[in-house]
Amino acid sequence: MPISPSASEIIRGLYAIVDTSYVPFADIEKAACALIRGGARVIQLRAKDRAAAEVLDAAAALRALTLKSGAALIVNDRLDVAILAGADGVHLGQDDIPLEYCRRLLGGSAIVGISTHDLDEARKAASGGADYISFGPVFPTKTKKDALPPRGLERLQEITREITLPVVAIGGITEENVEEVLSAGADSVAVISDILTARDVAVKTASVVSKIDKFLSKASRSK
Ligand code: TZP
Ligand code: MG
Repeated sequence: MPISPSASEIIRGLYAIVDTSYVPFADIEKAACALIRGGARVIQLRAKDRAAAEVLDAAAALRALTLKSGAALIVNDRLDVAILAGADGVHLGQDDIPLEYCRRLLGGSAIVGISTHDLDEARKAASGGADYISFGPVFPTKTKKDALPPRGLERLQEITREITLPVVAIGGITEENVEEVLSAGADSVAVISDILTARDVAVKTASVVSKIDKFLSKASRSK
């Protein structure tokens, strides 16, 4: 029987997000293809402005694509869509369906990530059985309209020192600052606008992925 990779093997490196605030709905598949071509191994679908039926259609298309390429598919916010599309997991905010209920529907093998903004939320997500957490916004961001004030690298480091789950840093992360973020102990980084507004998304992804992977492989060699 094939051994499925653990969440800590999957949630590592670039955590790519197809966000419909940058990608026209009709181009979701094309954007995901470019991210995958550039080396992304995790794709999150983030479609805040769309009705359930449309998000489900997009998730189904991305499921086919990610299965072909071996990338993982995570659906933001919508547990129902994640289940119906057969995604690898779901990413939930603090006000979404609580983790324990989510597990009842998804089962133990699906990946569940929780957005956190401070150490208390991170501890609660870890003790509640999350597979990974995101933490942010690390830096100022224009992508999330209701984002809290930036948390900064020190608070990120506080989280990564204590929390043993994979930590995805998010918010204002770019090719330029990604190494600082990894130096603060993040296992994975979510980069939305810096990648999706690039002239060539695949080329940009490849250069971000190469920077991240170089850093992480050097860090794991020196452990
Ligand atoms: N959660 C915290 S910040 C953020 C989300 C979804 C948006 C990050 O986007 P960008 O463009 O990489 O700053
Ligand atoms: Mg959310």
